[in-house]
Amino acid sequence: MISRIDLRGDALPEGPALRDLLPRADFDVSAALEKVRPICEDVHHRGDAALIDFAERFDGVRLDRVRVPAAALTRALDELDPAVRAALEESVRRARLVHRAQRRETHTTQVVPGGTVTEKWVPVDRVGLYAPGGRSVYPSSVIMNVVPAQEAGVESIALASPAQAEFDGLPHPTILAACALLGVDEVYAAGGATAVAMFAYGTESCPPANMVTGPGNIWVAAAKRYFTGKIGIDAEAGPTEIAVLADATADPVHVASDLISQAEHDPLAAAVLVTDSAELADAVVKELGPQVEATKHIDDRVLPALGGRQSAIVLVDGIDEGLRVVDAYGAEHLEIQTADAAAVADRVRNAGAVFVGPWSPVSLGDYAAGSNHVLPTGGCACHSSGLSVQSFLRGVHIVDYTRDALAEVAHHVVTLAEAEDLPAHGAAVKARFPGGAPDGHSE
Ligand code: HSO
Ligand code: ZN
Repeated sequence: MISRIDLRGDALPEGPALRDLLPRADFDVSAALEKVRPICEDVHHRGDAALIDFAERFDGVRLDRVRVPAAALTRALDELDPAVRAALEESVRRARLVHRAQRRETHTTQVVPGGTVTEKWVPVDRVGLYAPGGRSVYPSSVIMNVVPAQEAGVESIALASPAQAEFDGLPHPTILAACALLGVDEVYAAGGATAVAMFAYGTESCPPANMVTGPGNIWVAAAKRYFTGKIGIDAEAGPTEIAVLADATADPVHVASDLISQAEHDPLAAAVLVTDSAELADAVVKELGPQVEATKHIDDRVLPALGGRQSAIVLVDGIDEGLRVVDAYGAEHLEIQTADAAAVADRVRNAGAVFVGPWSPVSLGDYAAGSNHVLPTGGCACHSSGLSVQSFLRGVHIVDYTRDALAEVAHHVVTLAEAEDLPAHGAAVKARFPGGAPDGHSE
């Protein structure tokens, strides 16, 4: 059901060579890019009419408008199961605690007397958030997008999610309820690449946004790539990944259930166990049998995900080697199920989020730890972070020098400008001191 990669014995290769030995899903965004281009351009030229035609083609429902009426949002919240509402509220409360602590202060550095650089953090004016609606209808992802944007101070927040034929062309009611709960009242029934194009170009009913964030399928990732440079994006999200670094002390029942928990997202989801214990590996395989058998999404997602080339059990000689493997892999989610898990977790460098010890499963983070679940996939954890308040902020440097402070450094500016063959740069400073700078350096 899940393959094994045995890296015991020989020394592990370095860097990319080690990464090449590890499993990963094929997620060819460039190929999808060619397909989304005409879709995005049609939205550009025909606006709402194109969105309505695409909803009919892809979602099987003819809309009279793309903007969700306010009454539909209120109704969705009123009709939400009270237990789901209570769980969403608790999830929001915890996420707010964590994301509020991410806010940034304006900071002024006095570089020299009379010369300061202030870094001011300015929220993006308008963001478009995407919540998928096909196989995955996740109100939790609405929370994970909206809370950091709100805590960053973004004034204009809009959300798009695909039209659902069974709900009269509205997005799924739990998505609408989550929006209402969070006070997001600008919601559109638009899916995949068309939603990204709607936010990037704007249409008659949706003003353009400066940034689009949120998870999605390959078409959403391709559309984000198409608009890179025109609008801001978060990561191009790929299929979900869980890696578990475990030793002989780990409980195979927990490890197996955590691997299955993320495998149930997608047939391309990745579940990777890295362990120095062959006994644990055998016990996990044994556990997977009945647990997989009993799981709901067995045939369409869990079995193809665990059996796919993206999933494996990787055997290593020790936890030090295991750490090298998980760092080379750079998982979206990494669980540490070893003795002294906190100390091991502390040594991890590359992971979207790290879950420490037996009581911090990834599903806790998916819903209610307070952490964000929109995280870098496909090894992007080596260079990128998950969604946070920072994702929606821009740091603007404000440079404020007095005459004396400029005079003091003028000769260095002139020297560097000449070294770069940009004499006009130097001249812009010299023009301010016709008689030469007071310290005598600029002629
Ligand atoms: N594990 C997914 C997020 C999610 N799980 C939403 C449940 N609902 C990617 O981080
Ligand atoms: Zn999940």
